[in-house]
Amino acid sequence: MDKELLIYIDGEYYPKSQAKISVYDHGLLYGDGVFEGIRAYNGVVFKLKEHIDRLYRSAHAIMLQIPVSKEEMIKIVLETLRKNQLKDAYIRLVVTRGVGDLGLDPRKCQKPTIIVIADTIALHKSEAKEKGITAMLTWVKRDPVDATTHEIKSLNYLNSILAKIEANIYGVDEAICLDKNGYVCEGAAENIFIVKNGRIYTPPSSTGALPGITAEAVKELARSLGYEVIEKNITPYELFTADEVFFTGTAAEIVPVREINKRQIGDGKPGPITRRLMEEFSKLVQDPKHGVPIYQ
Ligand code: PXG
Repeated sequence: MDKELLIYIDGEYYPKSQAKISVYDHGLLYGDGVFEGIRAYNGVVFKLKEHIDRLYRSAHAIMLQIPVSKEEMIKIVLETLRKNQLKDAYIRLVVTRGVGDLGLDPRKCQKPTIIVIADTIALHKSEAKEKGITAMLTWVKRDPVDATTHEIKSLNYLNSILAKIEANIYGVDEAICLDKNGYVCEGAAENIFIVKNGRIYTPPSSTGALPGITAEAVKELARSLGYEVIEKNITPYELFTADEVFFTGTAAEIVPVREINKRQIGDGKPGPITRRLMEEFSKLVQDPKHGVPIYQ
């Protein structure tokens, strides 16, 4: 049998089969916590500082005081990767409210639980990137900004899971959520972009979408290549009639969308701007200046 992965929990490393937390942890009982999904490429953790910043912003928004500094958290992530001798990895960083009682009052939780899982990455089928994927607008509205907004990357992912279930039921690859005003928000776990007449558009954070780190990198990249990137509300009509549509996310990277609710997007193939961005993005993630090295 392969050597088991080592998982970090609150200062200790446990083999995967023994990495367990209390059933009284409010992360489990109430989804009370925050998390990050991070990727390492060829020995460099892509945008690690940006992910750590977002984790602490999410924690701040839910009044969860993470008991270690950002610098220590970066060291913990890097050490977990080294312990597992990983160079290319998918990292899941989770901070829960910690162990409390059966009531939901967070004041009962004495100390947050910190978990770092560094695993190998299960890559999407390359077919998705070559041909594009199918998607659908779902009845599941994105949690609004005046509720459990996805601007906070919290452990409450039922909203995304319900959307994903709809996509599964209807046999499409991904779900797209609208916000409560009917504007396009994001995929279940990806940000969304459209291309129209050579310009790139993406929904604003007022839709309740997560401020994606891949999305930010793609916006920067697109602008550096001379494309205009505009944040604006996007209607379902604008989505259906876009020249190109693509998703961005840590696991997904950039994925073209070829069909939405059975409407073909553009000519049904990944468009030229999407392809250009995919090509440039695959170079960017390898560039050490966009991340933190694991081994020095
Ligand atoms: N929107 C939501 C709601 C997300 O959860 C993104 C956008 C993309 O953000 P980043 O920062 O990754 O570019 C996410 C990403 C996965 C996975 O395995 C991704 C996320 C959550 C759970 C799993 O792709 N979040």
